[in-house]
Amino acid sequence: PHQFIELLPFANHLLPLPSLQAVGSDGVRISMESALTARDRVGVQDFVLLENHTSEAAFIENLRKRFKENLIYTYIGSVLVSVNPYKDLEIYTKNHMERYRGVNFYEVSPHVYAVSDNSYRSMRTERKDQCILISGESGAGKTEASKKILQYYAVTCPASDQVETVKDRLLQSNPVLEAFGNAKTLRNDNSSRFGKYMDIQFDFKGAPVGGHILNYLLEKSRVVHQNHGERNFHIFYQLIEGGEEDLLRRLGLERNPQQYQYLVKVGDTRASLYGFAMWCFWVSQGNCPKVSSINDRSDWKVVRKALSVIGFSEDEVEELLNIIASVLHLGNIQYGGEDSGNAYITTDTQIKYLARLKSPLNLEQASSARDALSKAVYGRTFTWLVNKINVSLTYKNASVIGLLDIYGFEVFQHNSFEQFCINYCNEKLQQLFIELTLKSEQDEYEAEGITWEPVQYFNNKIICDLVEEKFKGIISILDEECLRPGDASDITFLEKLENTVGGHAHLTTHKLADGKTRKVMGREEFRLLHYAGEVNYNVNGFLDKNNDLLFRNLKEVMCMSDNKILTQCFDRAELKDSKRPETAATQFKTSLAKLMEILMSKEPSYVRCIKPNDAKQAGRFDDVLIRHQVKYLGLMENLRVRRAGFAYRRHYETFLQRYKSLCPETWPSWQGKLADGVSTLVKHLGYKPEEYKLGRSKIFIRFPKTLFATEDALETRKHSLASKLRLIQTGPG
Ligand code: AOV
Ligand code: MG
Repeated sequence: PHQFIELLPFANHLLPLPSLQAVGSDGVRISMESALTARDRVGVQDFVLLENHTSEAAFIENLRKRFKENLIYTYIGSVLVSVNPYKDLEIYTKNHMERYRGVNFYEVSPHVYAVSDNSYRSMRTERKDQCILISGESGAGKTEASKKILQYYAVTCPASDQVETVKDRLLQSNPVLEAFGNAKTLRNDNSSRFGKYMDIQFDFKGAPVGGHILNYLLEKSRVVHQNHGERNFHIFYQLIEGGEEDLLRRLGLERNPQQYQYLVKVGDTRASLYGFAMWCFWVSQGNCPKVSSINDRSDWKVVRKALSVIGFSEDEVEELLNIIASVLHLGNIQYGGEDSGNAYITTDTQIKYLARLKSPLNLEQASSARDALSKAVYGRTFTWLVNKINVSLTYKNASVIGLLDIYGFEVFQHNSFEQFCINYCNEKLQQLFIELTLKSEQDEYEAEGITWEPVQYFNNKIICDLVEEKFKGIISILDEECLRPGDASDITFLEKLENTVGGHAHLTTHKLADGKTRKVMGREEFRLLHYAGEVNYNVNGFLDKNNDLLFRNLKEVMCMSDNKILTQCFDRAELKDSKRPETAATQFKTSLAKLMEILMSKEPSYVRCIKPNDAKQAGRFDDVLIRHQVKYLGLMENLRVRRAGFAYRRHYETFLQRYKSLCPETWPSWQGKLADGVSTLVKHLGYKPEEYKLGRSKIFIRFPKTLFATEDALETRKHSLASKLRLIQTGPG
């Protein structure tokens, strides 16, 4: 008895009866024998088919087998698991797209196109809005997956009159937003530093006619500071490397990233004086303008073209780039200290490009005011850019498929407020996954009138609550310190955390319950035990970043700018408004709550991305790393839920159609009710009562082996039919 090649009826590779041939993953027909051998080599395409489904080792082994064969996609029921190949695979051609179009989920090998197509068809036939949620840690392949999905729709969906422009604009929004919102980090050379939710809208004919993008909390601190080995946002390097000579001249830029403090901290003349301290500062800045996987010059061309496809005029592009250049100039302003202690500007070559900073500030205050301005200018320009793209996509009220691609869970040596927000966002998404996968499973059993037993799983709600609960959550405590006048500081925030939630199972600080201190943790750190692992956050800068304040006179200067984009970003109304703006964390929390509502109102599909190694290398399958992800993504629980109830479910019609030849009463066709036909068929096949249940519209089969036996029977029958056929054709003797 053998396991079946990939999934059978529910499954790909084999053409429907009466063909005797299998189709390989490349779409080429292969013989049944080679199909069966292939199955041993490439593993099963749906984890529910694993014989030992509770074994994590078997799970990982199956992933590995497939990964080695460049089969990066595998299902758990309808959830797609994707392992980043870190190399270009020939599986995204137009041919591949065509192969997935309108085909049943299980009839073709697993692919992100299958998920795309399935959502599309559900939207069309059930008239229900869909969303595709892509999750996984930094570098796992979320953004790539979301781009493949968008491309699939752009290529396979029918066209309408203005549809080409909309399709193009949808596609071209990606390079633009990536240029301004992605950067090289230690985890990913093209890491999304903002969260993105995109609605793709379809008209009644199923043609994409519009779209809308929601962006979430850009990591704008990157504009003024990057960790060693990381870079600022791509656009800065693209402009400097790719920008035409006269453009750079107009912007007063030199073609050398080393010239700009925000891009690379060049050896400071004072370095010799300050010695070690300055060296520390030097290594703390990115210092990494060239990255082998990135071609800034050709990316520049792509972005310029994309901007014009989206509908930016030449003037607008120039104004946009003017802002980018200003930020670089701003970063180069150096201060000296007067005897009075006030800072004065020492760089006069740059200043002509900038509005003067006049208030009496000390050196540190002046630098941080400068940086706050750079961050505000860049952050608001990014939001302006998203709005501008949205206007060009002309949002209409239609059926939608939403695509969620956020920044993945990340841990660095040094984690700050940004990582805290990013990882909190990932907690929320995991929470949604837990609720929806379990809930939808339960719903289906309920709808079909089947009883089942719930599976135990880790619910990360406890961590979400720890972060976001009113009054005693971390964000509330942080806000409280931000609003408290007097001696509030990052350290008093940490103390308050200790006093309020110090005993929480998912939070620790260096203080132990018995008053002693924990040596392994810094005094400025708190540790969160996230669903995806432990992260130590350094509280340094938490208050400032959460307050996210900008001096009033700097805002005034910005409002007076004759750059049209800046005047849209800095509205005079803001100056009159004396109300304190919401803190960054609270704004983020509110926007995430809204996002969850949006997602809950739609029918979800999931892509769970896995990162195979930390070296960003092709072909390397790091067991420890992968096991960890399989664990925290809850994939084993996901599989258990899928199997605890019933491994397979199929509409009566589909089931009967496939197996009717195995029973004289249902062959060649069954005249009565479908449910009765299935009942007759399975009784004839000898299914035991505990092996299956008949729901309202579907048959539920508990164990894969029941189905394998049936598939074996089908196989035998096909073979015997074929030999009879051969006998007839060739004649006896
Ligand atoms: P992420 O979106 O999940 O990380 P990306 O989608 O940016 O990760 O993937 C990281 C890199 O892995 C890409 O730049 C590609 O080089 C490679 N890659 C990913 N998926 C594929 C694929 N299907 N085929 C070939 N190469 C791939 V982050 O944005 O950091 O959380 O914040
Ligand atoms: Mg990404």
